[in-house]
Amino acid sequence: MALSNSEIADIFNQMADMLEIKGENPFKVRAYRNAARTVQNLGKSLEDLVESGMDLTKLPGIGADLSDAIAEILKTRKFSKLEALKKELPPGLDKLLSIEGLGPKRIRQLYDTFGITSLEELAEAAKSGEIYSLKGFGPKLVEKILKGIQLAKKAGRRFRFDVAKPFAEELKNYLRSFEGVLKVEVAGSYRRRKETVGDLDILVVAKNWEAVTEWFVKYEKIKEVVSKGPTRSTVILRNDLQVDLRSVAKESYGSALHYFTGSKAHNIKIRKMAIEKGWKINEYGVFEKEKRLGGSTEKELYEMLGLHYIEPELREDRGEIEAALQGNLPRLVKLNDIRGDLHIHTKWTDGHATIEQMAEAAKKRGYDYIAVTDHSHHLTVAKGLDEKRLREQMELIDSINEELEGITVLKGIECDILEDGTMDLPDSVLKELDLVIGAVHYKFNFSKQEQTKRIVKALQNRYLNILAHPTGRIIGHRNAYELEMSEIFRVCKNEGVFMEINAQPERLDLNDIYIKAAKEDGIKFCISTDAHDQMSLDFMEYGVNQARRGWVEKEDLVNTKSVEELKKVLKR
Ligand code: DGT
Ligand code: CA
Ligand code: CA
Repeated sequence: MALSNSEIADIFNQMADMLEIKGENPFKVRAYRNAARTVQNLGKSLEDLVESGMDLTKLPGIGADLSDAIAEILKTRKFSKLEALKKELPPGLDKLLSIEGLGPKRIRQLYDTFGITSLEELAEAAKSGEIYSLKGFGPKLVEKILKGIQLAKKAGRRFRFDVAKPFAEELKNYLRSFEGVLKVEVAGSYRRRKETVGDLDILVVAKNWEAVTEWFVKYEKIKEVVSKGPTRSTVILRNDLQVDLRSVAKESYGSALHYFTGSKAHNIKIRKMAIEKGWKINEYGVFEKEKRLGGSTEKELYEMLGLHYIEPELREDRGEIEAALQGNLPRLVKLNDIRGDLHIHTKWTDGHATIEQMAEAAKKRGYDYIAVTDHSHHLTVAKGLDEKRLREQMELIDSINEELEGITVLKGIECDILEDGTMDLPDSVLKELDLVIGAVHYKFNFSKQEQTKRIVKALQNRYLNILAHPTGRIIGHRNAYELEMSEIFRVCKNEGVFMEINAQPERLDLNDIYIKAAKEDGIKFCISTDAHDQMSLDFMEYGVNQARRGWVEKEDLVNTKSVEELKKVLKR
């Protein structure tokens, strides 16, 4: 087994990080980042592509050098250029890059002056005040850094769902391929589709447990075998992700799956219900005294307690058991209910594909429509559009729609919400678009009152349709900005503004808890990928996961509607 695409992408990203810290040519840095993105989003295993003799230079962002690099990495599992760079720079520096406010230049400065190479050393220098002697390090930045250190430490122990996924899926296939393995499932928070997972909990039903254990610990991506027993083993993968494997008997599978899927809070409540009936529920089944009553499937277990089947995403003890008792669980939205993607960037601003390419890629995914929503001009780093360029783009979209078959391209904008709550483009052009997304991209540090006032004002613009990534958080990197959420929900509802569930795996903004609360307040949503290239359209899956965790049904979403219906609801 060779390295997976995401591991190769990791190597390229590390390379880019190291080059940046070294102060190398930004062009070179970008080349590695682009290559990482291509590899990460490929959808097919690079190893297979190379084996089939494909010319990798046909892939976007991969030239001859990078194609050679991939061949080297696949063959040796290492990248000599990265190894050389690592020898040049002290280890740990790249970890500092995850701190908001610290770019490569400042990291270099910290290293050169104080020899700082770790979060601990950084925290120390910040707390002692030593850090202020550096040019450009004022109290605001230092406060940001200290917050960032806390976040990074917390995030270090958990893995984003999309990071864990390739490992979970590959391990599932690896275990399934072993003779005599009847069932394999990844339980735990992974099965509940949480945005981050602490570890993976895998269950197997097999004819020969011991042989499966031996097979499991031979999995290539294991760094360390922590414990190995006939029915339970724990390993650490090369990326430090822990995996627990448990073998269970066929007749206990349902009960074990239920137990190890969790959440703990959900399980505790279920167990209590059983106790009230004079029963006992554990990972082996449902029992009355010593007598086994059932529990070979999850469905049976729920039925015995008088409950409808509860989807894993709901099992957080947030009212799902009460709803299951009363028979009014939500019918959760599914990926194939989604008919279009309403937040997409193109080459016109910071995207990497043309409007036509994005439309084709969306059509391939079975969509009926997309909305092109490039940035507005305040976002200069993204080459945001001013009114003139936006109008040019609108004309182009009209002509593209005349040519295109089977998909409609809607004209939109991701318009910056300025600090006073006004929109970055005049109403005269906003009103001519099919849809307007409003987004906050700066001044994250306003007080709760100021930030709420700013966004409320924007929501009151009669042309605004969708509030993008409403809380601005980046998982493990930036906290949500301070907002009076109930007030935001109230105004969205009154004004008929939809809330975005941004599907970027590091955003997933709104989060599950806010989604559920907003739904209860009568808010409608759209799940959008915010894609900057074709492959990122597949992020929709993560957005759907998050929506399901927030109890969202097909009817709660606008991008499950036909294009005609959608156009109606977009008219405010
Ligand atoms: P994670 O790994 O932190 O993302 O979260 P989980 O939910 O995967 O938790 P984990 O790996 O500690 O345990 C897997 C499942 O096993 C958990 O969701 C519920 C079950 N479980 C673990 N410990 C207990 C416990 O003390 N009581 C009960 N009722 N269930 C437990
Ligand atoms: Ca777990
Ligand atoms: Ca575990």
